[in-house]
Amino acid sequence: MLMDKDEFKTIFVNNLQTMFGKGIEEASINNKYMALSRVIRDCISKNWMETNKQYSETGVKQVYYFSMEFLLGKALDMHLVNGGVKEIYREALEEIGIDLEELEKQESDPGLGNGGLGRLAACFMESMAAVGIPGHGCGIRYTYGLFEQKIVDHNQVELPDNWLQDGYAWEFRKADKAVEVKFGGTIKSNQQGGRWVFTHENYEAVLAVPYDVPIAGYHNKTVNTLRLWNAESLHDSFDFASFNRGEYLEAKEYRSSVGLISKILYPQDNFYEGRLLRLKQQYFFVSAGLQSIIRRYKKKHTSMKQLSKKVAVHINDTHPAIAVPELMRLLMDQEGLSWDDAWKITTETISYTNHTIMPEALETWPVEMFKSLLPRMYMIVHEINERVCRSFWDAYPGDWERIRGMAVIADNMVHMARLAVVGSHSVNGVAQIHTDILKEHIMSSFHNFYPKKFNNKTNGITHRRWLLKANPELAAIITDCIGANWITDPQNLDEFERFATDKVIQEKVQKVKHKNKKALAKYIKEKTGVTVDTRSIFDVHIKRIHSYKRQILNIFHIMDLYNRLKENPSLSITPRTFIFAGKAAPGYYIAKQTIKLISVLASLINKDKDIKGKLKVIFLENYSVSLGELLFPAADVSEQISTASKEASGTGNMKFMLNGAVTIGTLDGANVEIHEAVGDDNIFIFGLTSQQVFDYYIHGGYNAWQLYSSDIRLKTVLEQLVNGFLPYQKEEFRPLYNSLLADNDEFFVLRDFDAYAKAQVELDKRYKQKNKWTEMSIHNIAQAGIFSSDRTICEYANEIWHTKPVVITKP
Ligand code: NBG
Repeated sequence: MLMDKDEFKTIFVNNLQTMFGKGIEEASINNKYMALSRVIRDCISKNWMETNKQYSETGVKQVYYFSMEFLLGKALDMHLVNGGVKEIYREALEEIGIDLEELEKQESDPGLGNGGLGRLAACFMESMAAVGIPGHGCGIRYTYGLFEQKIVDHNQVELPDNWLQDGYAWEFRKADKAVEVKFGGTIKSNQQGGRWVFTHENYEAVLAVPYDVPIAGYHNKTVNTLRLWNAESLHDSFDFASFNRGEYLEAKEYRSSVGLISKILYPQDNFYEGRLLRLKQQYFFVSAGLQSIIRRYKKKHTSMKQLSKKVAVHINDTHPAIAVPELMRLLMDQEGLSWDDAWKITTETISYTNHTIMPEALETWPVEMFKSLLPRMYMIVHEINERVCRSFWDAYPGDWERIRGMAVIADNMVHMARLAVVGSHSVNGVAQIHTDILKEHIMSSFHNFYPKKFNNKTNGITHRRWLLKANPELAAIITDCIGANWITDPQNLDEFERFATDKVIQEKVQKVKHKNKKALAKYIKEKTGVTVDTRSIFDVHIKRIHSYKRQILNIFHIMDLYNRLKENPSLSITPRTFIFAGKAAPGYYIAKQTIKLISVLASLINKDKDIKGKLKVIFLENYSVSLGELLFPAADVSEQISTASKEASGTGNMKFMLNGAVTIGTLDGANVEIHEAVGDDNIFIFGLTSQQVFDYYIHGGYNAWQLYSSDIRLKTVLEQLVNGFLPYQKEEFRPLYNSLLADNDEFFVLRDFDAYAKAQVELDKRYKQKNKWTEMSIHNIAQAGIFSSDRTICEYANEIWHTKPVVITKP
């Protein structure tokens, strides 16, 4: 990075001239943003080329992280922080009358992901570069990221996220690295010289063009690559000809259907959408990614046999599981390997992470659809299935039921999770409890058959984005206390533990929290018009809206609190601001109703003078990485209240703790490990355990009506959904009401209500003891080091990918 202020200024001004033909006075803010990005881009480019050169020369094993989603967040500020130039550039810009923060606002927030899964991929990219792991991402360059959410008349409205509108400063189009991906058609097989040769005919070809995004490390020279594929027409040059032949319309149709592949991100989180276009997207980026990996590998190697020594392909959930047959195809049909050799290499190269046990998220494709879109893939999957079923049969002779539950093709469906398990050498869950559930329940037959494949890798988050960048003043306090080592070695954060009872430090931590709360309060005021009390508890529930995440439980607690305050206006509670944010999938009715309920409730409570501002409810629209960076640092309380066993890990929980919020949560996902790390005294745990949840599923006996009739609070709140109490159409929330009563409350909201309310009372009491609370807060910060994605990524590198960090030396 350029460290000299004057040199920086010269180059910046020069960029304005060469890029836009303008001087500082005439340049727009966006021009200035682009010129600044260019300064950084040019510095990074040098290291990027050097990184690639050194990876190639040393022949180090490289990791490719295949993911349908990368929820990146803004890049400019992260580059400034990681490059250690933020202060220098801020000052330099100030000297020429430019406000860095204004420029930062120009950047769009690439929302190429839905939630935790996509954000995890982005954290992993950052950590790999910081730690020096030769690791790259492979995904899709969606023209439209996750929709922009607006709340209109209490309803979520979805608007297109046209993030590329003004260009994206951080991508490099590599037209010369484009590859062809083939769909449909037929496969002809014939024997040539004693071996089978497969030819693909009448296919539809699509051009996959890579756009590379540099991922730079922290204070090092590593720059890895996130390669996002764009779908384009192969035959643009033929348009004229087809026009002359009178086939113009057809050609145009073809082009638009091709462009569709990388047009939109499917907006479901933890939900399977079985559309043809989705399968097309999956094969599109997987085939393109694998082809480019093999092309690069072949530049240095003549035999494919070493592939798994030089390349690791990781598949983020089952979305890229088609990598298994595609790698088989490339190795056999293109490289001429035998089935056995190809299978050995494929399984040794590929590893797989499972991210959910929710049955509605499991991907299965109808055989007919799969076969007609991907005929060669189907042939290979069919053969894989025959072979693995034979080995299952040898292990479990006669156990048809079990084998049916393991077969890759069963009941006329292709089961992608099973394909991923049989076709990889490692299967991991994302928190200890989640991995245990996979082994003991969801994938117990596979675990029995391949016990060594299964392992746990508890998720992590990059503490550089989520603390150093998002909460610089807290980061500065920590650095003052323990030095700056924690930035590269996050486990060192535990040295901050010593300051938990230090009154001076407590006060500093309180001040920063209050400042962050003020910044959030200002934003809330701007966006919603509601004034919130920054001395109140900021109780924050931000994540996708999903029944299993139980925003409803939080809402019920708020309604009950409100009822009690109405009954008894002198009831003593610590004033609270309940803050929600999160998107609902456009077709997810109950989730959208949940947002509506929060919004309606907010309008009722925020206006009510009787409760004297003791309670406020806020729904912030359009939750995104950028909004998260404002919310986590300002939170006092972190709501992590999913039904035990349902949240595979969670990563928001980690971002909160790192910023000193205290968790109220169930023993689910990584909450279990957070609880172990901070101890009983620094977290509020409540509710059913996952074992109790499974017991209900297995033995039955859950009775929502009984809970409703035996708890007056629940009864009141539930009736208030449908009796006209809410300032909205009376029948609006009937479906929600029915889901909890008539449908017997699938996620045990009623069962956990009492325990949750009690935990909230305890929390309220504890918040009143200001220093005690701050002590808890500091314990949380100090124990957050193990939840850094640096730790996670090193575990993946050591135990799954078998690759080592590389130090990139000076260009
Ligand atoms: C999500 C889980 C989260 C987990 C993230 C990242 C899917 C399919 N799963 O609990 O719900 O933290 O993955 O692992 O999006």
